[in-house]
Amino acid sequence: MSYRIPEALIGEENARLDSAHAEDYAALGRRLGRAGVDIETITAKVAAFAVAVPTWGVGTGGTRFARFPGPGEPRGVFEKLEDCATIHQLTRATPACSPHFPWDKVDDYRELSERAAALGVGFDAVNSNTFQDQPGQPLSYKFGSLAHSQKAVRDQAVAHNVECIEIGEKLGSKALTVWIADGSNFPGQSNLSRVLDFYLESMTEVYACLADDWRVFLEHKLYEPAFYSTVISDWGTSLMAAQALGPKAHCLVDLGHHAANVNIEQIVSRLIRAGRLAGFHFNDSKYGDDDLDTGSIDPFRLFLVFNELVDASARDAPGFNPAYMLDQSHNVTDPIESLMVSAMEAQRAYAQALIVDREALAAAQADNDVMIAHHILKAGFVADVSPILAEARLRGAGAIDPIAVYRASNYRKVKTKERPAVASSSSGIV
Ligand code: LRH
Ligand code: MN
Repeated sequence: MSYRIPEALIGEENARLDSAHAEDYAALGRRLGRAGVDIETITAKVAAFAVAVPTWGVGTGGTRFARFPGPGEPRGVFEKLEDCATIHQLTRATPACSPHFPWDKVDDYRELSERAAALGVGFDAVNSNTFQDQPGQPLSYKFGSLAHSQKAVRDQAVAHNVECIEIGEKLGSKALTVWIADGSNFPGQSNLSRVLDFYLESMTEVYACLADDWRVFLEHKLYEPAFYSTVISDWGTSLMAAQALGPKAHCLVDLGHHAANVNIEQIVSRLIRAGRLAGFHFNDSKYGDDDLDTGSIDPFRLFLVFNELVDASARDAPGFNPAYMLDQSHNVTDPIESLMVSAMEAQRAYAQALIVDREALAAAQADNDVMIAHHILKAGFVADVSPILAEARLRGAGAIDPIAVYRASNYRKVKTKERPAVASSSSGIV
C-alpha cells in the first residue's frame, strides 16, 4: 500500500495553529464587518472554489535546455494521481486533475477511474497532444497537425482528438482542451488564411464527436514553438473559431500565452461578454510562456482577472461557467509544494475580489471619481485574506498550513523510497 499522509498528522498540526488562526479569523471578520462585508459569506464561497491540477505538473518540469528531475518523481499516471490527491488532501481546493494524452495513456481506464475515485480526485478537462510525435506514429506533426497542409496528417490529428474525447468519457470528464503548436518560422512558409481553414475543417469533425453535455476549449498562444506565425495566436482568432464551430466551443485563457503587457483582464471581460469564456490555465510569467507559479510574479494581475470573474458572476452574465486549471512547469521547486501554493494563490485572488465593494465601485465609476474608484478596487487587493483561506481549508478537514504538514509528513522522502528513479527525458517541459 503506498504511503498517504495520515489524517491524524493534519489534526495535530492544526491543533498547534488553531488558536492563533481563530484569533486572526475573528479579527478579520470584525474588520470586514465594519466595511459591511460578511466574512462567512466569503469563506463559504472560497471553500466551494476549485481549481484543477495538471497531471503533467506533479513531475519536475524543464526547458529546452535541461530538466533536473527531483527525488520521488511520479513514474506514471497512477503515481501522479497520488500526488494530485495529496495536494487536495491538504488544500481542499483541487478536487480534480486535468490529464494529458498520450502522456497519461493506460490500458484500463476503468482501473484509472476507480483508483482516482479511491483517492478522492476526479477528472476535469482532458488535453490532446498533437505537438509531439509518438513512437511509431505514421505521420509527423513537424509541420503542423489540425492545420497541416496535408489532409492525411489533419485526419491523424482529428482521430487523436476523437480518441481523447472517448477516453474522457470513460473518466467522467466533460471537456476537451485543444492547444496546437501549428504555425511557421518563416514568412511564406505557410498560407496564413488557408491554415485557419484547415484548422476549422478539422475541428468541425472533432466538434461533431462531442456529447450534448460536453465542451471543447480552444487554447490560443501568441508564439512558441512557432516563432513567426501561430495558427491560433490570440483571443480574436480563438473567438472566431469558437463562433464558427458552435455553442459547445469556448476560448481558454492561459495567462502565459500573450504578448508582454497585454491587458488580459480585458480579454477575459470580452470573452465573458461573448459567452465564450472556457476558463483558465493559471500560471505566471515575466517574459514569455514561463509557466511560473500562479501569483508568484504579478499577483495584482491575477486579482484583476478574478475581479472580472466576480463582476460577471455578480451580474449573472449569460453562459458564464468557467473551468479553472493550473498549467505550470516546476523546474526548481517540489511540484507538490508549488501546486499547493498556486491553488491557494488563486483562492486568494478570488477572496480579494469578493470583498471589493462593487456598489461603491460602480458609483465612483459612474461619477468618474477616478481616485476613489481605484482605491475601492485596490482595497480588495491589499486586504490580507489568509485567515479566510485557512478557515476554508480547516472546515474542509484540510491543513491550516499545508506546506508545514507536507514537510512534517516526509511525503517526498517516503515517495523517494517507494519510487526508485527511472530514466527520464533530460530536457523538455515534462
Ligand atoms: C502550451 C500549454 C498547453 C499544454 C501544454 C503542456 O504551452 O499551455 O496548455 O498542452 O502547455
Ligand atoms: Mn496551457
